[in-house]
Amino acid sequence: MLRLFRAPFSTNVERVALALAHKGLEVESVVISYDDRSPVVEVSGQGLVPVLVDGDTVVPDSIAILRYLEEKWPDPPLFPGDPARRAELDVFLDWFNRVWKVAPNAIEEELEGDRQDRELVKELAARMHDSLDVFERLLDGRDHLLGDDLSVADCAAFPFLKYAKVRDPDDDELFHRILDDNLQLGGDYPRLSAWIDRVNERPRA
Ligand SMILES: N[C@@H](CCC(=O)N[C@@H](CS)C(=O)NCC(=O)O)C(=O)O
Repeated sequence: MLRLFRAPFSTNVERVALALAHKGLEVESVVISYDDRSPVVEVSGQGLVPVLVDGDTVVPDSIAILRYLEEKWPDPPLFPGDPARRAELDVFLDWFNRVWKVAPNAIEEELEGDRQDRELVKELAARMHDSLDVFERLLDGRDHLLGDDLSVADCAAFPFLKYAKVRDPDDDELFHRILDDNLQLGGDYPRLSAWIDRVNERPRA
C-alpha cells in the first residue's frame, strides 16, 4: 500500500491527491501537523509535504511524485505521450512553479515581515490578478489547461487557482488568504470559472 504524508489544506498535497484518484490508486494517509514535522522528517529527511512512500522508495516533492506515479502507473495518463506536447507540459510546470508562484510567495513574505512595502505588495497583487487572463486564454476552446483531457498541468495549478472561487471556511492559512484575495474572478473569466468547477468535481485520494 502506498503511504502519503499530508497536511490539512496543503495545496501541494492536493496536486498528488487529484493524480492518485485519477489513476484509481489508494493510499494510506499519514496526516502531519506543521507544528510537528518529525514523522515526515524521519521518513524523508526534510519537513515538507507531500511525501509518497512506495515500499523502499521515498519520493518528496509534489511534481516529482506526479512524475513517479506516471512512470509506474501510466494508465490513465496524466502526461502526453507525444514528446512535443510533453515538452510544453514541462514548460508550463516550470513556469507555474518558478514564475507564477513568485508573487503570492513574495506577498506572504512581505506580510510576515516587520515592515511592509505596500507598493511592492500592490504590484505583486496586480501581477497575480493579471495572470487570470493567461489561464482564461489557455482554456479557449478546450476543457483543460493544456488540452481536452485532464493533465498534470491541471493537477498542479488547480489547488492554487481554486481559491478564485472556493475556500474551506476552516482554511485560514495566510498563503491561501493571499490567493483568495488576489485571484477574485469578479464575474469575469467564464472559462476559468467553469474549469475550477470541473476540476473541483473530481475525486481526491
Ligand atoms: N516543492 C515542494 C513544496 C512543498 C511545500 O511547500 N509543502 C508545504 C505544504 S503545501 C509545506 O509542507 N509547508 C510546511 C511549511 O512550510 O511550514 C512540493 O511541490 O511538494
